Amino acid sequence: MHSLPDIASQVRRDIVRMVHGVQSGHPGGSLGCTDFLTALYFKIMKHDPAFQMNAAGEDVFILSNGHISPVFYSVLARSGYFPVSELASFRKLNTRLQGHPATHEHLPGVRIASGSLGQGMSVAIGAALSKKLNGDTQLVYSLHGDGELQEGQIWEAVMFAAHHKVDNLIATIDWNGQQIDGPTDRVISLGNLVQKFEAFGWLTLEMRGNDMDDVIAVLEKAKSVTRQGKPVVILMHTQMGKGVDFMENDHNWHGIAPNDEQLAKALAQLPETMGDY
Ligand SMILES: Cc1ncc(C[n+]2csc(CCOP(=O)(O)OP(=O)(O)O)c2C)c(N)n1
Ligand SMILES: [Mg+2]
Repeated sequence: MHSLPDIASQVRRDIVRMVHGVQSGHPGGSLGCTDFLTALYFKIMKHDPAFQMNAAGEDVFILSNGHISPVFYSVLARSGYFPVSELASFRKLNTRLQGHPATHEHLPGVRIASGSLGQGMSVAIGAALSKKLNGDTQLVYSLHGDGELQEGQIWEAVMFAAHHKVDNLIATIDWNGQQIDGPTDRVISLGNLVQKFEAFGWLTLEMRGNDMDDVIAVLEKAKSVTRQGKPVVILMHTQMGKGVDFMENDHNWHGIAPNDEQLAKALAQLPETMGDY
């Protein structure tokens, strides 16, 4: 068994290699959310790579910020949902690994099409409600960008979830302070997200999203506070581009690809632990 940090290192290699391979895609948010997604798929969630769309008896993960598909695809492949070699087809014509995940492609592990920001919170809440109706005690997890919170639909859904006591949902916000056009504070400031979610009736936790021990501890804590009548949100502090020094905290790496020289520099910082695809 590989340690979680070892898996995360390989996932980060996959991300930069996939985006470099087609000279397009989104490395920044992917690298920042790698520790979180590694923890979810390799330790926290009950899930089955044999994949059933309805997820009966399984935890569900909804990726709302669909542009960070490289980290999602890598973690799915490395968990056994589809062959790791298929990562090489990322963003190519007719691939199942579209730039933004789509159910139409029937890629195991993908339950919603995402990329049009703002929709995943509503979908996750629907999935959580359906679990309640079905008497299914597993949880729904979701991930959202901080810039994505500028979408009005998010706040409609946030109000709805509190009102309807959707307490089997753990939503996580990638609070990296960056978005496509610059720092969130410069584009549209999000203010104090902890206070905002509390005011909306949610149970809030904060996490150091690039510290694997803290990621595990806070996710375990989040599980323990579900079913108390309130939806749960984790405000996850991350660095865009985490793990590749020249990409860290720089919004310019939101959605551009490294060139050959930059790829070599990046890979030198990320030990190969499970074998490259
Ligand atoms: C509805 C919608 N509007 C605009 C976009 C274009 N877009 C893609 S990513 C992005 C920035 C999102 O910022 P954030 O959620 O913080 O992601 P990060 O840059 O941190 O990865 C925007 C505006 C989109 N995908 N969907
Ligand atoms: Mg962001």
